[in-house]
Amino acid sequence: MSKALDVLETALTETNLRKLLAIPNYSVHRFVAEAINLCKPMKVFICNDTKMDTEYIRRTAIARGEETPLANPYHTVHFDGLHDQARDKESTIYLVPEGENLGEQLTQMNREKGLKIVQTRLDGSMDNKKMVVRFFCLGPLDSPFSIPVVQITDSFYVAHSEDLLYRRGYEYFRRLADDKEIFWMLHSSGKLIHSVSTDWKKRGVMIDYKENTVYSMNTQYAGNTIGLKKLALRLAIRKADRESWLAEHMFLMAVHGPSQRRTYFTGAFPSGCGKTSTSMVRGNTIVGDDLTYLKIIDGKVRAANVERGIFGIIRSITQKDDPVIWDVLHSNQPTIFSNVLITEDETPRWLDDGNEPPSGGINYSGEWFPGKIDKNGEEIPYAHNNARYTIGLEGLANLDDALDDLRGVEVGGIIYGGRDTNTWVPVQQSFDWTHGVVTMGASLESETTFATLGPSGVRKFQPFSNLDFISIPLGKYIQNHLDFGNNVKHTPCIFSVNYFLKDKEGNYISDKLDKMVWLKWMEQRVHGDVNAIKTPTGYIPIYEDLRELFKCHLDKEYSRNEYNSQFTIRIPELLEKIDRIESIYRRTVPDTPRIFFDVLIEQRSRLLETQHDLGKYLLPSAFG
Ligand code: SPV
Ligand code: MN
Repeated sequence: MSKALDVLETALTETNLRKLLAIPNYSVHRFVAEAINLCKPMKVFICNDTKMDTEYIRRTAIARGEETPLANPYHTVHFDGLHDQARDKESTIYLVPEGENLGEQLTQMNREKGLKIVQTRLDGSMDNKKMVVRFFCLGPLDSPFSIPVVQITDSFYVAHSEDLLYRRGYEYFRRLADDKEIFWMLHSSGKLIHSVSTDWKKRGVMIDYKENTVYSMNTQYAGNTIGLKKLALRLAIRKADRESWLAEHMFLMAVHGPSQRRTYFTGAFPSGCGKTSTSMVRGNTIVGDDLTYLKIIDGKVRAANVERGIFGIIRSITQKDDPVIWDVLHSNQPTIFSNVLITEDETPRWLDDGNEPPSGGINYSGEWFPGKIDKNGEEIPYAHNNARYTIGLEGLANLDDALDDLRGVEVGGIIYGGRDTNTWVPVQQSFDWTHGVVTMGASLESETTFATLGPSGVRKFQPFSNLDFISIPLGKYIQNHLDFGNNVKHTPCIFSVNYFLKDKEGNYISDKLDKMVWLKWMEQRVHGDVNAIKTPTGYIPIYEDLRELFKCHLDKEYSRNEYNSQFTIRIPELLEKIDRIESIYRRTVPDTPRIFFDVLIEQRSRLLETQHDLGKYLLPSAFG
C-alpha cells in the first residue's frame, strides 16, 4: 500500500475516504496526504459538490463564527482580520529555483529557503481544526480553457466564497486524464482570536511555480487566500507563457452596437479603477469582471471568463448608479458581504451607499459608534474602504449568454485603463497591435487605491494592470503579447481609457456615466463605422460622433467645450510619461524587447515635432 493511502486511511472517515478515492488520481491523493501530514488537522472534509456538502460548508462557516448571518437568510458577513483587508503585495513571494531570476519588478526568494518557511509556518497550523478539500475548474469545464484546481483550506469562508465564485469540479476531476496539469492550493488562516489571525506578522503567500503549488498562510482576505483568484492567476501566467496564450487581469463583456450587434471586449484596469463598473455599464452584457484567458482558436482571438462570480468593491454602490448590482444585493441571491457594517436590524451598510450614515452597529473593529477612533487616534469609518460583496453571476440581469461557451467568445477590442489625473485622454485607439501593447498596455500607470495595502493616491507603474500577478520576467511577458498578435491574421483593436482626468481645481472633467459613450465609440471603431482623428499618440473620436452617442445613450447635450477640455493632447505630460516609462524599463527590465524602445522613441519624436510646430496643449482641431 502506498504511503499516501496510509495517511488518508488514518486521517479520513470512511465516507470521506470513499469520496476522495472516487477521484482516481494519485497526485490528488498525495497532495491531500502531504497537507494532512504538514497541517495536522483534527478532521478532514472532502467536498463532493452535492447540495448536502456545499450547504454543510456554508452552515459551518456560520457555526464557527467565520460568517455572521443577516436578516436575509441568504446573506452573511465575513470580517477579515484587522491587518488583513487588502492584497498584501509585500508578503507575496515567488519561490525561485537556484539559478533563476524573475527580474527586479517581482518579489522572489530562493525556493529551498521559501519551502522551509512554508514547512515551519504550516506545521500544525490546522491543529484542532477541520481541513476542507475542494475541487474546482478555472474556465468552462471540458473546454480548451479549463484548468483543474485542488483547494485545501481550514477556512470555511474561503471554501464558501469559492463556491459562489468558481465552477464546481468534483465530477470533472473524476473524469480527468491522469496527465492533466493541475494547480494546487493550500491555505491556512492559522490560529484565530476574534477572527484575527494571531500570527498575522508571519502571513504571506508563497508561489512554488515549479510544482504549480501556492501556499497561503496566516491570512484571511480573499485576495490573499482564495486560491482560484489571484494565486492561480500567477501560475496561469506561467502556463500561458509555456503554451503561447495570455492569462490576464481583465473583464470580459459584450458591448451592444447597432442592430443588436454584440462585440466582445476585454478590459484591464488596476483594482479600484472602474473595471467592474465598466463591465456592468447599462445596455451591455457582462461575461466576467476580473480574470480572462485569451487563446487563439481557429485563427481567431477568443476569450473566456475564468470565474463564475464577482468579488467586487461595494463602496459607492448605489441604487441610482449601479442598479443591477444593487438589485442583486437586495435579492435572495446567496451573498457574502465582507468588512461592511452590520446594523441593529441585521442589514449590511457600506460607505457612500447613497443613504445617511448609520448610527451604530458591528464592523471589523467590533462594536462601532460614530467618532470611534483606533489606537493611533484615527477615526474608524463604519465600513472598510475595501469592503466587498461575493456573488455568483447567475442572478445578474445583464449576464451575457456566452459565459459557458466552450470555445469562448471572439474578442473585438482590448481596453487598458488606469487612474490618471493629467495625461491620457478619456478614450483613444492605438495605431496597431504593437503600438497598443507598448504605449498602452506596457506603459500603463495608475494611482494606488485601497485594494492593496499601503498608501493610496501614489502614481505607480502598472503594466497591463497585471504587474501584481506577473510571474515571469516582465520583458518576456511583453514579448509574449507581441508574439500573440503576430500569430493571428486579425488582431483585436487596442484602446486606452481614462476616467480620472481632473481640471486645475482638482475636479473630474468627465462624468461617471460617460464610460458608456466611450464603450459605444470603441465598438463602432472595431467595425470601422466611424472615422477618427489621428494624433501623435493614437486615434481619438470626432466631436460630432460623440455628440450623437451622448444624445442617444445618455440623453445629454455634449458640448464642444467639454470635448475640447477632455480631448486636449497634453504634450508635456505625455513626454514626461514616456521618460518615466523608458527609464523604468531601461533600469529594471533588462529583457525588454528592442521594439518596445523603438515604438516608444518614435512616439516621443512625433510628440516633440508636434510640440515644436503647434504648441504644448493642443485641441483636437489642431489635427483634424
Ligand atoms: C483585485 O484587487 O484586483 C481584486 C480583488 O480583484 S482581489 O481578490 O483582492 O485580487
Ligand atoms: Mn482583480
